[in-house]
Parts: sequence; structure tokens; C-alpha cells
Amino acid sequence: MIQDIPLRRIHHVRFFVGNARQSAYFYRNAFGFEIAAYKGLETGSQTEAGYVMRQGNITLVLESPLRAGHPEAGRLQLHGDGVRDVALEVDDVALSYQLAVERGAVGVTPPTTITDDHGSVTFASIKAYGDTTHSFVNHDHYTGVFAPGYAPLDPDRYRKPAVGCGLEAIDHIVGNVEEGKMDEWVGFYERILGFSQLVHFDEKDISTEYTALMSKVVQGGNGRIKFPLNEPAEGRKKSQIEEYLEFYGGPGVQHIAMGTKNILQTVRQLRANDVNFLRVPQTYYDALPDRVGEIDEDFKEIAELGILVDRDDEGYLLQIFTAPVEDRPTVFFEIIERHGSRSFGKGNFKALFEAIEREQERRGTL
Ligand code: TYF
Ligand code: FE
Repeated sequence: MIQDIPLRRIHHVRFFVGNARQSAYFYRNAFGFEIAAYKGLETGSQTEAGYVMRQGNITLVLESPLRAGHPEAGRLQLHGDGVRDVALEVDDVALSYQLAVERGAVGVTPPTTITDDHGSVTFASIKAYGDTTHSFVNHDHYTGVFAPGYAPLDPDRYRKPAVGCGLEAIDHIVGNVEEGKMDEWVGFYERILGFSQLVHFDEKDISTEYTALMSKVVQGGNGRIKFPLNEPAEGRKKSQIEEYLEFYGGPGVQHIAMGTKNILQTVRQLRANDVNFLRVPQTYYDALPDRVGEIDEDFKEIAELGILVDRDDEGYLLQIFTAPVEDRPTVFFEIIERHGSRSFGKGNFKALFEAIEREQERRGTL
């Protein structure tokens, strides 16, 4: 009987980027995140700048090196901007780290506590796929804005508050791993973190004309943390997963799905902010009412906004995918609204992947 590591939730996702100031502007003005905290030269941070972005229960942290010789600067050359760490909130950081390492996890940062006038934060981290890490964090004894080192942003930086887009929580985070490695990583989450695989409706082997991938979903934290894992499979041309692995320079986070309670309003706002989404052909909407039956939303509006719909035996879901949010075709976002369904939109895969392939063709990477 293995001892449980009780995971509460995804606490934050930490990106390492070339220019955190400009990324913060993008996540603020395109996606509606408020800048909750900042660190940089003005706050006494000599090595890196950081921006804590908040919307609903979602926290993204954007960090950039401030000087040559930063120990992590090499990742920018290798991966471009990307997710460095997915932080999991736990009751006991030291115990979580100890158990994970005993079960074979590779430790990156042993348990560390940092303090300031507002209390203390404890964290530790282990290696996940590629250069991605999972940290275990606990902020229970911290009353400041995020963590020691961070301070509120200079109020002169922006004149107006951010216009929120109704993004409420992280629904799932998808990792792309190398061909043949998916089951190993499913095993990692099962053995080391006590996750379980969602089998019946989520095991998928998807092949359109070009794109082929395999995907399995693991979940932990009593179902609050869901991590689908993709690997490329043989297709007629280059799989979108291979494209990612090539441009990211290895495995990493592919997409972060963020939940909303009103996807129509969210997508309207994101579109007004010029966020780019994958285009869906009209034929998808011609077949939609027959495929999914009655839904609360208006089909006409769904089609106008380019939202995808899927139904399973528990209910339905609405989802939409952004184009990659950087020049490399790597990380993108999904917006999702669930109405009972706990799956990931399997019925949309053909239409979705054909849309992705059209974009790959435009990039000339197929
Ligand atoms: O997370 C999922 O499984 C869905 C579907 O490259 C998906 O969002 C799967 C793979 C992919 C894009 C979307
Ligand atoms: Fe997804």
C-alpha cells in the first residue's frame, strides 16, 4: 500500500520567457489576466524578473532572466518561451518530496522555505517530462500577494484595470512526450504521484489524413488535476506532436485548458482582444445539431464564434483552441465549458485536427 501524496490542486503554472514584461502585457490585454505581483530590479531581484498573472482561480507566473549567465537561460535557446513548472499545492511539501523521490522521482530542488514580513512559503520540485518540473508548494502561512520576493506592480505601469475574460480555473494541462514514451509517463504519474488513468472514454488513437497521435489521461487530487499525455503516432505526414517536439526541442507542455462558465462571452471578449483561434469549416456546423442534439447555447452563435461541441453519456462540453501563442508552433490554450461531460472532446478530434493540419500547411511544416 503506497502512502498517498494528497494533492490539493494546480497552484500555478510557471513560464520561462524571453521578455516577461512583454508577455505580461499579452496575457493581460489578450487573455484578461491581472498582474497581481512583480519582481525585478526595483524589488531587489538581481537575477530574474517575474510577473504573477491572475484571473479567477488561475495563476500564471512569467519569468525572464535579467542577465547573461542565468542558470536557466539555456532553456530559452532550446525551447523558446514555454512552461517550466506546473506547481501542485500540497499539505506537506517535505513529505511529498520525500515520498516522490523514494518512489523514483528525480529531485530538482529539495524542500526550501523562504520568508519575509508576510510569512513563509515552502516549495520543492521534481523532474517531469523533458525539462518540465512539478513543484510541491504550500502557501498556507503566507499572507502577502504571492511569495517572498514579489511586490505589487508599480501602479504607474498601467492606467486601466485588466478586462477579465471570465476564465475561472485550469481544467487540464497536456504534455507532449516522445514516440513510445506515453505509457512510461502515465506510469510516472501513477507510481510517483498516485494518479489514476481515465480509461474508458479517454484512451484515444487518433488518425486523420496527416495527424496521428496517441493520448491517455491521468488524474489526481480527487479528480481536480487532469493531465492528458500525447505521443506522436505514424501518419501520412508529420504529426502535430512531432512538429511540437521538433520546435520545442523535446517534450513539454502543449496546451493549457482554462474553464469558463460562459464560453460565448469569453470567446467574444478574446476575439475582441484579437486572440487567434483555429478556424473550423462550415461543414462542421452543418452536421453539429444532428451530432450533439439539444444544447443550451444557440447554434448560430456557436458557429459564429467557431466553438466546438461534443457530447458523451454524461453531458456535453464546449471547447475552442487558440493558435500557438508564440512564433514557434508549440504552446497554445484551450477554452472549455463543461455541461456534465468529463471527457476531452473526442468527437471533435477529426474536425480539430484537420483545422490544425491546415495551419501546419500554412507554416510549411507538414
Ligand atoms: O486535451 C485534450 O485531449 C483535448 C484534445 O493535440 C486535444 O483538448 C488533444 C490533442 C491535441 C489537441 C487537442
Ligand atoms: Fe485539451
